[in-house]
Amino acid sequence: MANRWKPDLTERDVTPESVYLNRRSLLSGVAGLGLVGLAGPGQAQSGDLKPNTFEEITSYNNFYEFGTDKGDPARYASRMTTSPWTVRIDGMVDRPADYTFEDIMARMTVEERIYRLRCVETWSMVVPWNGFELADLLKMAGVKSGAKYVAFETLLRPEEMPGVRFPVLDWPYVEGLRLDEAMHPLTIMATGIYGRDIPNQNGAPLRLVVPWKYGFKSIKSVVRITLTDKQPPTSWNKSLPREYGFYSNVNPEVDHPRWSQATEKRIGAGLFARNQPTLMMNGYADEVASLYAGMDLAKNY
Ligand SMILES: Nc1nc2c(c(=O)[nH]1)N[C@H]1C(S)=C(S)[C@@H](COP(=O)(O)O)O[C@H]1N2
Ligand SMILES: [Mo]
Repeated sequence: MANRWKPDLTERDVTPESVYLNRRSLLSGVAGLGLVGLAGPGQAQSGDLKPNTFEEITSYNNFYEFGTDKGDPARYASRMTTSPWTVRIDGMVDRPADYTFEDIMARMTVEERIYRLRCVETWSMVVPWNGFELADLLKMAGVKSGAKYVAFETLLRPEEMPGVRFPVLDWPYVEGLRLDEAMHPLTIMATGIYGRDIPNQNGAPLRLVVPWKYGFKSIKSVVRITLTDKQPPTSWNKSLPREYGFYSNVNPEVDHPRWSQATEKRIGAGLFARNQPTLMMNGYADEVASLYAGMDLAKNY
């Protein structure tokens, strides 16, 4: 598959997944830190950053605009038109505009980040994303002083999205971060998986990834990013405020009102595998816990 953000193919574009993974394990001693980047300390803690297969990552999805079954996004999301694509960046920015996907990619540096993804439903995966830091995109637009939050919105196109007929959520899907969370170097906009363009079911052509938060914060197929001084509404909080807060940091000590969050099932681990312990902030506490210093995490769930 072509690499959308560069005119020429990189070696990885034509490397089969198995070879790619072998090479990764060879490299991990030398260049590994650079490749895994800021996920490094988390990796040492859990010893488990073995990526899921491309097949697993692209066939077991949550993208309710295409239906609520885990297979629905893979079944229906190919209908979504992702080119042309623009992202409106507005609100408290110096250069509000509709930025084309190509404009953005020409100005961003894409790197690989291998991150754990922990869904609030208690399953998890490890995904080798390609993407750029959200901070760089926000700097491109110029964040005005006084901005405190970032609001995100997903495409809403009923003729291409069979799931939005159902009032499961109040469409379009919206999410939000505090500005310091958005500017944190772990926070990326993903545009690829395994060096290929990100598939539609995973949120093409660009989706947020905030690895220390439950998966629902990582909003897909983003068409609008708004800088604001007020905490923005978020889809799951609007729908079930007692169950889903604004912060939604992965926390094994704060249970969901209807189930425990202490352990998780790694997709692909097999029927014999035991559930594994969930890590504080999904294994990224060393990097991000300071963002929440002095906050009661049970209250600010
Ligand atoms: N627009 C939109 N974004 C979304 C969702 C959704 O339904 N719609 N689901 C979220 C949930 S609950 C999770 S766990 C992740 C899943 O990402 P993945 O399918 O790439 O693993 O996407 C998140 N982003
Ligand atoms: Mo999720």
